[in-house]
Amino acid sequence: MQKNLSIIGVPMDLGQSRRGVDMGPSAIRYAGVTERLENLMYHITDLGDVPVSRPDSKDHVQEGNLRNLKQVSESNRLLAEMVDEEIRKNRFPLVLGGDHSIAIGTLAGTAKHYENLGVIWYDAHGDLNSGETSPSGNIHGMPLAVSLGIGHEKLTHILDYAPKVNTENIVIIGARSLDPGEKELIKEKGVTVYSMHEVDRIGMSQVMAEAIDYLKKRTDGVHLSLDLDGLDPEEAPGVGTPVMGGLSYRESHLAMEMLSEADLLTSAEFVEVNPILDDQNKTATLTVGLLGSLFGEKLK
Ligand code: 5AB
Ligand code: MN
Ligand code: MN
Ligand code: MN
Repeated sequence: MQKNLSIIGVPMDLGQSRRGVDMGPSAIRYAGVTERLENLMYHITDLGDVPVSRPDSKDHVQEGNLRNLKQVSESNRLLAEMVDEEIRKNRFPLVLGGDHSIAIGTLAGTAKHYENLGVIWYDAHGDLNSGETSPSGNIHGMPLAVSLGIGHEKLTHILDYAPKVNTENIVIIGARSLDPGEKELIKEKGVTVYSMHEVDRIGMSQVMAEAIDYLKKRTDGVHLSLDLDGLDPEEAPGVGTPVMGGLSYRESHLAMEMLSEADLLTSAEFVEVNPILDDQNKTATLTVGLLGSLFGEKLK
């Protein structure tokens, strides 16, 4: 893994309806992310936070079924430009959220550097909605569809190209709450999904071995987008859209350890940490632990 690492915080909470997730980057920093990775001999530059407008600002309007479209689009463009620049400088972008709508910007900045970017989407949800299929109008339920070029142009065309990712290069892990429109899209496009059913049946070790093998063969870079609600709410209570029956603490560490061993990732983001809903910063602390495993901490 690239040893020069840039941390970018995105205090975004406009992609969903519960306040507090904008404090995610602070909570993860407070839990010691920089020190943890410096101990693993990474050179860390913390670039601070991407500007996000306040939720109470007067020009927040819903366009169609897309809450805060203008603001979400603007912050994601700024994020995309920052990520793009860090990759140009040969630095590994580590993006801290913030709600999952920020994956739109991370992927926009990342994907232009690869012919065939792979994406691991670690999440209870598919985030494959569009304005037409979304039951909520919340853009944090749409970023993966957006990266496939599905959705409003203000989201799909950030940095003026689309799609960002090819369907075949996506692997979803941990899914257990998919909306009807998302299920249709998955069938129609043939997206690879290891739902909780597959994790239960074949185990995380096999899931990750298959996912890594698959992506290694067909991609020239891989982005990890980890939504903390992929984990069970017992382990990660500080998330806005918890779903029972999730991935365990050990399964998640194993997944990170296997990714570290495979030396496959070229960018990563950790999202949806909401300290207001958390229990003593447990979810941010868990996030930093997962980052430790992802970046090479060994148990012995
Ligand atoms: B998250 C839901 N599918 O679209 C929707 O946390 C939930 O980034 C989306 O995965 C959850 O509103 C988005 C019902
Ligand atoms: Mn989710
Ligand atoms: Mn998500
Ligand atoms: Mn969520």
